[in-house]
Amino acid sequence: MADVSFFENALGGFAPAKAATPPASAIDTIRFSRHRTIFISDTHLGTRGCKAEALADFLMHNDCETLFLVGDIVDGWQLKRRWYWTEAQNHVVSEILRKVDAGTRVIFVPGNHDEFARDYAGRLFGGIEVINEAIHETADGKRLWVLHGDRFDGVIAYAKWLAHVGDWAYGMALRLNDMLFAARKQLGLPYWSLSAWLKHKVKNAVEYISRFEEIVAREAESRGVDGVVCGHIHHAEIRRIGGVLYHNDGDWVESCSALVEDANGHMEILRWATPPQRCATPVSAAVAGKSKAALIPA
Ligand SMILES: [Mn+2]
Repeated sequence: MADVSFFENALGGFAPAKAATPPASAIDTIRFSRHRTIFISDTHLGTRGCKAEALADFLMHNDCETLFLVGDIVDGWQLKRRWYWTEAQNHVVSEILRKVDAGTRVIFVPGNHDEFARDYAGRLFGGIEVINEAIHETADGKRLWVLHGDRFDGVIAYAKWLAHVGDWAYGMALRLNDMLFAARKQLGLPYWSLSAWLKHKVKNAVEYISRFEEIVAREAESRGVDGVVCGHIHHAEIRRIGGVLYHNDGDWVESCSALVEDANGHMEILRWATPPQRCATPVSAAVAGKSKAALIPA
């Protein structure tokens, strides 16, 4: 669906900082890493749920030759309803553009929340390549199919309004979660994720995730690729399913996770925790990593 009005608003609302490069003192060299490729998705810029401080911090401390933005980067659904844009979200955009300037190849594979960008496939925006799906070849020669993944989501394909209701409910849960986090911090209590707990309770979400993973993997196998990289379900994962490697790079509204490839083609999930917006405590990260409990399709 082509709707560029909010995108134009976004460009109007976006005021990049003059100095795109942060002061060197802001970078902690111990936490700095270089990767061959970074995959991130489901950052949902334009929403309150977006962990923009953590994401900007991650981008500052992780460099790569190629950065894949695997969809739901800007939340058009949310921005159409209410404009929400912060300094931290500006910082995220600046960090991405700084990578473009530094020679990183940045490829944007749109998702369902930023589907407006699908009409611009094949174009360049600020040096960012827009493409609906891509094949990424790893350092060890594996061919990975890169796509957001919403096309496998029956709910989205057949009843869009239902997906929007789910989206609203999930947004509410995340906001409650943030309020609870603030209250617990005041009381000196450790972080506890309401939304993670809710998802844990929803058995359907578990089934949904497994089904999604299997369908995506099956389609990848039929295309003759060695693996697939997607996002969409906000559940980071690397596992072999049948004849292919399934990778999901997670999200930045809750788990603050990214998928990275090293110089040898080895793939790994990073979970990024920062002091200002702590979103992946050892406990919640362990829960998210070990169990199949995650999302309502988002
Ligand atoms: Mn999505």
